Amino acid sequence: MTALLETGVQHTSHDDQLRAAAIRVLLDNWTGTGTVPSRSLYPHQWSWDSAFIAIGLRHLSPRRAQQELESLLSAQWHDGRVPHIVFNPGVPAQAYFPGPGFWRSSTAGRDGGAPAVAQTSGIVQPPVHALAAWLVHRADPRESDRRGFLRRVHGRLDAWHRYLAHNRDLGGHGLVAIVHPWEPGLDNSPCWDAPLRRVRPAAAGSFRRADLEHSAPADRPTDLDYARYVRLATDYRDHGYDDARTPHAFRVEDPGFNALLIASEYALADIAEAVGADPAPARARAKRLTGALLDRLWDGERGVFAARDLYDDRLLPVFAVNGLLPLGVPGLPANVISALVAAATGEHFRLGRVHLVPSYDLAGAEFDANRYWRGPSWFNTAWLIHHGLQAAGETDRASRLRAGFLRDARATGFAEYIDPLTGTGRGIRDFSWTAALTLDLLTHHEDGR
Ligand code: 9WN
Repeated sequence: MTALLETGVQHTSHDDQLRAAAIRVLLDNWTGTGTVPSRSLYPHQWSWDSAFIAIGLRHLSPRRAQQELESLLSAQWHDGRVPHIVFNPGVPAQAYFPGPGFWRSSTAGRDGGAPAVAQTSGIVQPPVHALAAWLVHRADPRESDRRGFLRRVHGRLDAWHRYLAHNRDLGGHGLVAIVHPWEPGLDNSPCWDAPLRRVRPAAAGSFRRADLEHSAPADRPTDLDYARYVRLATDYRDHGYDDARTPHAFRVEDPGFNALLIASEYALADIAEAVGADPAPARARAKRLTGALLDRLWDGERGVFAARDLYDDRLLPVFAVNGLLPLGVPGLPANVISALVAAATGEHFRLGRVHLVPSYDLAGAEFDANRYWRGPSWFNTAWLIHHGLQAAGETDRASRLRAGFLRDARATGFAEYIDPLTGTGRGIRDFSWTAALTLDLLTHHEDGR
């Protein structure tokens, strides 16, 4: 720990001060085995947060980055799912809703092989983990080999991807479906408004939100949205988190989730090769997913990817940041890449003329500069689009986005999200993935990722 603390002091330049501040956030939010997204609002371990956090932590301590991923994966269910939250038993039950008493994973999830001791949620989040594991390994291959890191995580990551391929292809077209708006990580995006309208809300007063004690109501989802989130999670739980048995009132193919899975399948193939296993299955899955992504979710008329509602098999005509995330997917046709860059820079997202990348259409009827995923810009999606732009050869735009990212992270004290029009911080501060990805962008990588 002392060595880590020393890493963060005695710097003078602008970037070094920012690096020291980012390190301070990551040290403060470290619990001993993993990192909380925020000490106040999110006092447990979250799935995709841990992947982004590990990507930053690898520059501070590759060993700690490995631990971050391994502690999350240790709560994996036998069916392969990596839960979206792993609860810290030392945190009071009322600190976060819905907590362990709501999900009841060890009993309700017994058939899915939920851990007997660790308490988790039963839904998932985007599978960024294999990508993170590969990047963590690359940061210090010798330390990684010494600890057998890739050998230990390979089987778990493989099981995770297989769970998604086998249990979550609810449409039968080769893409993964999400069954709750929390699963893509873009909780209250206007993308989910239409499919959510079909969900009967849980009774008002049947649950108590904890989030409003830490964040302004105008920055968070509404009570009605929450009542629907609770209903969906309750139905899933009451069907034993069994994907085949649950009626799933909400079933959507999301381009962001699937694009991140493709990136992680390629990373899993690299990991397989490094441990002497066969990389072909993961590579084949990545290629199949890419074909399905183009067939099912490319909206050629609007020039972006869109989510598809499996209830009526229709594309959801919403401009939202998840529609830009496939930019980094290898092997997209040139016309798709140029249309995506045009969409990012056009009137809906105004890349380069606003702060980072808005989560939702600046010209859309539902745009709200403050409310969570209904307009604000987030740092993890900006980081992903930065890499997408680099992969597309848009190096100038990528470096301007990187510079804006670092400016906004510094100016807002590592905010959870920001107003895209003014850059004002929203939500909570000292948010872990904002700090971790700041650290990552401050560091140069020889492989450009
Ligand atoms: C529900 C932890 C998580 C992020 C999500 C973000 C938010 C939770 C909430 O916080 O979701 O999972 O309580 O609102 O939307 O992307 O992983 O940082």
